[in-house]
Amino acid sequence: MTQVSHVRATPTEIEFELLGNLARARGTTVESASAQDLYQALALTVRDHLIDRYIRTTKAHYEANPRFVYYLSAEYMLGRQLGQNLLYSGTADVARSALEALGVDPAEVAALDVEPGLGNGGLGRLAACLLDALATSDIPAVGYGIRYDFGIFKQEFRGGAQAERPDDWAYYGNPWEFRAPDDQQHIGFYGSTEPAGGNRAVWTPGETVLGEPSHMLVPGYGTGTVNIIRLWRARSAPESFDLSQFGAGRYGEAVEAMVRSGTISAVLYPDDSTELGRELRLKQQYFLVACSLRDIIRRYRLRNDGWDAFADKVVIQLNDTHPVIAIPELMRILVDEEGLAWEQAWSITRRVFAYTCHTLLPEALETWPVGLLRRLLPRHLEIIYLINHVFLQEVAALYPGDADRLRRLSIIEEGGEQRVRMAHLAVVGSFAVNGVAALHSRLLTETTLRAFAEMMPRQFHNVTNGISPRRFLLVANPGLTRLISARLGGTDWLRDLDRLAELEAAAGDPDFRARWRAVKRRNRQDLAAHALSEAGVSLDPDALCDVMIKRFHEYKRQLLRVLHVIVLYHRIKRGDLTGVVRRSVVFGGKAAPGYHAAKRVMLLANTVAEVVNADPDVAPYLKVAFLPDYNVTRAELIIPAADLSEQISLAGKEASGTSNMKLALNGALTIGTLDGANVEIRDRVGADNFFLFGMDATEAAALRAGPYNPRTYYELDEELRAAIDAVVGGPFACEGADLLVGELLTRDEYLTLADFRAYVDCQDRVAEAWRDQEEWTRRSIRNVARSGFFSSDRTVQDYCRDIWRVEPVPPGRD
Ligand code: 7GP
Repeated sequence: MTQVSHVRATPTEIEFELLGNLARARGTTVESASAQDLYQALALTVRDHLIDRYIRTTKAHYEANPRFVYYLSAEYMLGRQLGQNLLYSGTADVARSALEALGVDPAEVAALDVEPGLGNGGLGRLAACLLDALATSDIPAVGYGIRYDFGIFKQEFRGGAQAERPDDWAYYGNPWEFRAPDDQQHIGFYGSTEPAGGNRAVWTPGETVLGEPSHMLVPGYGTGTVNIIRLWRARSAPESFDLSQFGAGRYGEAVEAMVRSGTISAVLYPDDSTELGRELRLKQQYFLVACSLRDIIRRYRLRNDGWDAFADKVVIQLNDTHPVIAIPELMRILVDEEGLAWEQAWSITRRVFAYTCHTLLPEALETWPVGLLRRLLPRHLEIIYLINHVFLQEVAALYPGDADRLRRLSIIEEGGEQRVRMAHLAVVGSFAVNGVAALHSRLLTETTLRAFAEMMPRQFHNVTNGISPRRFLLVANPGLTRLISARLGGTDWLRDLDRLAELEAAAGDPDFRARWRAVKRRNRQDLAAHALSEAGVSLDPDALCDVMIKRFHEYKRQLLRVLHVIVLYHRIKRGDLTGVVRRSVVFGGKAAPGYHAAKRVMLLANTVAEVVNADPDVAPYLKVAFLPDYNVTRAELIIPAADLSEQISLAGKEASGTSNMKLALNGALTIGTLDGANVEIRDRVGADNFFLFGMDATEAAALRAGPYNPRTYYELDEELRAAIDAVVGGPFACEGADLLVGELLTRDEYLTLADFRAYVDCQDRVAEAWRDQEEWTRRSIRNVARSGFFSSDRTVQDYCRDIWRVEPVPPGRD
């Protein structure tokens, strides 16, 4: 990989460029500029420092005509761009000096950088970490997505309950993006089809929408590569403005069609892990896919003719089922528009797509009603039927007389209303399928996709997730990054995270340990300042910082965390300090707006926080801070401060998790179940550095399968009973608490009560360990030293080797 020496500009040059951008792009001077003017001008200045590298990258790609990775994802959580781009372009220090020389406070300007929240959670942030690693590894790649006008909602708490506010993230303009209206695409919906001989048909759409792309730069770290992410925004064709209605004074009717087109990219569905089944969502999916495929073909044709080389030059990674409609869309293009024979088109298609599954929850596997598809995408439904027909013939030949297997494998779900199973379509139309952690990939082949894994075992892979060490160490935790760099000699380890192993010996160095602790304390102070201003909670910077950050979902069991807090509260109140150390319990996370059960847990968490924080007997030991509006920016503040990472999902439910990796790499020890990537984290950091509790996936499944009576746990465990009683009629009573407890005592879908005692006892061991600060620090350092595997660079290497078979194309040096 090419090493790049970045720093060429001096503060004076940056100052000059900044003033130039202020004048040209904002029409103002530093004396009269608003903070927003200064921010926009600074962003443009920084962006300019990546442009040469981007142009050099595109030239290198053009010359090499390499195989490209195209990452198709309905969601990206990119995080703020300014801090990252300053660091990646090597202009961070000079820009700071330049701003100061102009009398401008860099922090005030940086605060205006808005994070594009174009995703919900894990899968969207993973996409961003992979793009970062792809660029850093010099892999030719483009990320395709939707440029939602409104991203994931902003979360507020009103009376402890989640309230959602719209996120108009680009209200003041997004200086990081380049619009490219000349690459716009026309996308059809609805309408009818006519047979056109053989397997061909002509689709005449009933409605056409324009897709206009813009792109943002995705720089690699320490290399010349700058890739892009291309985001589509829906617009109406100019003729859809109905001038005659307007003339007649019917203004609403005049713009109706225009508004309808724009709706497609207006909002991100704020849901994860549940199926939404709404027409607009399917429209978004097809819009993303149709625009992106046309763009991929356009790019392919810049250097290639015909279709023979297509599958050698293009690999398309489907980020979960959201973009899976790409499979029939490519078939439609090849068969109907390009005139290829069905078999040839299918052979190309099956060599182009690969599919990543991000869940184990059956309710998260998308299915679409056949009736909806017939209306919205009539030709695609025909193609799906034909794909299924050919596939089921293969199945029947392999398993003669096995009607049950045909039913289980079919792309079409029968019984009642027919539905298209998008995960099945994905497996049938791809050459590779992968899960996102070793356990997840195994469970996929044993449960969710078992019949497929039996039929085509070689198609199934595991690629364990990873996270960007640049985003979550360099950008988020400069203190720890400096300390590690001082020890390892330079920052090269940020591109080669296995080198963290060299820290192992540092755990034995008392001076290094003291410095490590000082960094963590500093980070806890920063977090405390935030908690005070955003949640009104004052945290003790010396207390154990105990963090649970992730979407609110029942299977993740935030409720278990809350129950433990109540146990601690009760113990402190009665003067029993077993398992009590000074502790800051930090929560962050959003719930899908319609997910009432998760919202009840949230309200309870806030209610508990309020009571605990206000109690003078308890406050010296325990504080609870539910920090509102968790997003990438907040993650960058919380994670560096954490000492304990809560990964307590019911085993067998969390596909991988990635906050577990982010927290581990920032020196937090994990308390967790053997779920998702926790298993691999524990294997690597060692059992000493992982507080393990609870059932494993097999035990959990067995308990679930038999008669399970959660009430027995309630009756037999005094602390549990006291905790639950305090929720129903006691100090923690809040709206919906009765429903919450009712479900817990009768069904307890996620076996919270069964794991309760093991969890509480394990937390007692955590407290014991925390009392010995020297030993805790040793563990924290070793934990980081052994977590290099969880870099998204390694994840990308795995994909490149096992699935994509792509090679790096390093552009020339600066
Ligand atoms: C998440 C998984 O829940 C999480 O375990 C994993 O770490 C992450 O993907 C990245 O692989 N899934 C989603 O975000 C999601 O929306 C619905 O899944 C299919």
